[in-house]
Amino acid sequence: MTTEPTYHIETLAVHAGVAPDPVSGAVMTPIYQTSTYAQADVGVHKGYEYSRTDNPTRTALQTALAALEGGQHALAFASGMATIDTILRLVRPGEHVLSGNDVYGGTFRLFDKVLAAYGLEFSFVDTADSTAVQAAMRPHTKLVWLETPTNPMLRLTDIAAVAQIAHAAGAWLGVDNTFASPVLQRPLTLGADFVVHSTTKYIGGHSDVVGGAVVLNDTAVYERLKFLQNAIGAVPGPMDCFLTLRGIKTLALRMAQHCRNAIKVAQFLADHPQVAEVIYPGLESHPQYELAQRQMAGPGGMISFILQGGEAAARTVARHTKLFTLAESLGGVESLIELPAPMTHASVADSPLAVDPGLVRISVGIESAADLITDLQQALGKL
Ligand code: P1T
Repeated sequence: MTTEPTYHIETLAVHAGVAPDPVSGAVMTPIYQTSTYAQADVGVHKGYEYSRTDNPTRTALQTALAALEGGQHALAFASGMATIDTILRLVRPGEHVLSGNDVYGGTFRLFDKVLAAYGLEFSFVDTADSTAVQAAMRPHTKLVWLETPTNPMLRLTDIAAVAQIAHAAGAWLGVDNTFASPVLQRPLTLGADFVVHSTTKYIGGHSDVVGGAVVLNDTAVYERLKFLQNAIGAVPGPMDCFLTLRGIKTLALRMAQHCRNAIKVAQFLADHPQVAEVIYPGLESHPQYELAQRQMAGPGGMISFILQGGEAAARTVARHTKLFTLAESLGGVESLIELPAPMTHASVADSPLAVDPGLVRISVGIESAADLITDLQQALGKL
């Protein structure tokens, strides 16, 4: 089946990029576990020369990802960070990147501790505030970079509004869509130039593979990124591409269940006397509840909260959950709990992006919501 833009996302998740193998009729994309390809004569081949440059399993994954995000082109990488790093090679020394001030700790680390040393200029702003974004643009701003919802504060940005600001200044807008997934939000349709995923998370969905991807429409920029993908070489292996492709098939189903469960868990937490604050875009108490309703097809599976007892209480709860595993990462079928300040966001400590040490972040999985709530209840009971 070819990819038709008219298909709904549930259908694209199952079919996009995948066609029966012409050799055997295999319904599932084969794992082309090969580094190289026989040539009939010098330079005469079937489109594949070397697996850093192209691999059929990766091609299928890239086609699927482009279809899911409603974009023309996609490129897959060995990790989310490798994806972001490769995109940042489009920015030249002396140019400015305006980044959201709440991003994954590793993204901040790449910007501040790696790329700044190569002459790229970074500044950070709350992209939820379009006026602040406008004021923070500089004459040499090349790229505006944001997450929505953000990791870990779950703040939202009006993508269409910020795309307008970026474009008026001649800059690109890159949106890290990892927390939403294309099932809940498609930033290219709102004006973003790059959509990025840590496919390690919802897209892979089973916590068994690390990967990343970018989806975009501009063919000239895609050609440059494809050149960089090959030149730098941070590519995923065929097995990783296969696992990610398999995860994609259930993406729509999983996202629906993540949302259903997270809404119930967030409501439980909001009603609990030991909980001081719950941050979840699906609660009316979220400052951008209306934007979530307008921009997203569902509020997602990520919840952050602060306990009355602060950091000590946060550590106690994280230590005592049984179904929620204490671990970094998110977006898998299983529920996870973590403290961003000492774990995923340790790299932003002592920076203006530092996270409240008492913040707890949970990735609500697809288990029974009742069981998840019982688990949190018993862990909160230890306080
Ligand atoms: O881990 P990797 O596949 O390299 O992706 C990095 C990354 C990029 N963008 C966002 C929004 C992310 O959340 C991540 C990775 N985040 C975690 C590992 C975490 O637990 O938050």
